Amino acid sequence: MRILVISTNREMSPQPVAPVGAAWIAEALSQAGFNTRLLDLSFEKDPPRRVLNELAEFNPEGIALSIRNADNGDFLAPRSFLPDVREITGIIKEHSSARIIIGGPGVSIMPSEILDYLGLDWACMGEGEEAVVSFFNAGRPEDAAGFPGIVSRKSSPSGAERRQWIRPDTVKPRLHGWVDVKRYLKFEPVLPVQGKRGCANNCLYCTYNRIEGRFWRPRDPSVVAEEISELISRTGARTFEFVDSIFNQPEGYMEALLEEIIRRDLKAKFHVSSMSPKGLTKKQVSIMVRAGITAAGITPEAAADETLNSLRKGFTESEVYRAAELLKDSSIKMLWCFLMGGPKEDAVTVKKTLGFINAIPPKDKAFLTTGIRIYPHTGMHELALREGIIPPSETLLMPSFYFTDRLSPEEMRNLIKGGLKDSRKVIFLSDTNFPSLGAMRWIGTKLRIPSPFWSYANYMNLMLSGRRVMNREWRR
Ligand code: B12
Ligand code: SF4
Repeated sequence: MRILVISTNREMSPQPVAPVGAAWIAEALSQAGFNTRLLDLSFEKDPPRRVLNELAEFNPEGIALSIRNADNGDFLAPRSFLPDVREITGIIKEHSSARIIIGGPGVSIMPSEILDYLGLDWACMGEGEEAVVSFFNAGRPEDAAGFPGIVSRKSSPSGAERRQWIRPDTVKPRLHGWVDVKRYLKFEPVLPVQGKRGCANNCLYCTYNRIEGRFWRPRDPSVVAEEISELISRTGARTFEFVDSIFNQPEGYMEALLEEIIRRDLKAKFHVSSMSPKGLTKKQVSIMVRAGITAAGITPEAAADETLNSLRKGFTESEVYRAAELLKDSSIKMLWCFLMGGPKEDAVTVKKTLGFINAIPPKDKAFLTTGIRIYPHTGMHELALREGIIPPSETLLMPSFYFTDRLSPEEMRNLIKGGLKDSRKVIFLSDTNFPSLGAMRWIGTKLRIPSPFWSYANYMNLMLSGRRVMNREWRR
């Protein structure tokens, strides 16, 4: 059976990201004996035409659409990606009779809503390696309906909540086998690697439990190290980013993985998408440095107890400061990420967080998101309903945001603008949308400027100066 996997993501902000999830699906299908192709629409100039050509040439009997992002989650400049996906699915429905399933992070968050919007029947919630194989192996799609993770438009997605999460080591993604990684490497020479799946925390606004499950499921460190080693020899990449939900939890796994990397002497550098201040130790920081971690995102989201509590972060302001103390003299460049405008955020809590940002060392930067995307099935959704911010009929398919009722967005902007001692070290989510940043990334890579590129935010901010979101009015 011929299966076409299509990665629909074309977002370039803050950077293009190689579709490792779609590659994982393609590899699983191929290993199960399907004749599989992966079409990555990321850099395509005319995606509808490319899809039409692929349908004519390959004539797939099955199509697996990977939808990474439903929208950009940006309160100040919201954009949904779903209309573009609908254009693609419209073409497929018109020109092909292939059996279709959709999956990916965006779909896992709201499968039924996206199926409705696209007018399709089958989706996968969560990881798809086994689900997708069962779906295409089934005599009729209906026969796969009871399989863990499979959601049909007609049935309630709660059935899929019963899914058993798989061992994430059953298939290796082999990104280089499916994706033209060189194109991504031109924008920043870093490739994604996933060490584990899941998160056992329960933050108010978070969707990760729904995408990856509610408990930690580490991959075998030697399998991950093997994957990195293969990527080095096949692609020449020398820097890898761990895209785990929280890299330094659960205690012990990060250490085991990094020990394995050190033991193999992989001669690579590493970045981390996200780590937590919670439970961070001196020993952990030391092993991170020894293993070659040069940059990491850290996601306290606030440096004020009232906000941390209302976001259910599970750690305190003093733990945020303690982590900062441990990291300040290390060689790791940190990107401190904050979500401003959550429940109970007011002028006092904003000032506390700004006080923290003002004290970060010059090697570090801060990333500010203002307004929090309300996702279905989260604590934030329940709160927004209780507070009457959204009506019960709101599907949340299109971007919808929580913003504290204790401040207006414009008051928030004035507090931030007036409270930052040096705004050049701060990246605002909306400022990552400037198209010229892509060209800068490309030039930076050509000149072999060491990544991560966010560490040059001060130059970017100088260049953008008056055009920065901080210098424009913020409206609800
Ligand atoms: C790491 C990460 C980043 C890093 C990426 C670094 C890198 N080098 O790749 C950074 C910080 C750059 C980033 C940026 C953004 N991100 Co991000 N990111 C993530 C994160 C934590 C992990 C993604 C990942 O790589 N997972 C590992 C891969 C292997 O898993 P996967 O893609 O989910 O694939 C599995 C399943 O989904 C499934 N599957 C996938 N496709 C298919 C297809 C079929 C048919 C089937 C059956 C199954 C299936 O099987 C796969 C294997 O198990 C997720 C949250 C999460 N836990 O998923 C958010 C997430 C994907 N990001 C999100 C968003 C919004 C963004 C941004 C748009 C934010 C912004 N405005 O800047 C940008 C977009 C960047 C881009 N160009 O697309 C949202 C998407 C939801 C939404 N709102 O639509 C998420 C879910 C976070 C959230 N807010 O909930 N991100
Ligand atoms: S720690 Fe991070 S990934 Fe885990 S629930 Fe909280 S926000 Fe989500």
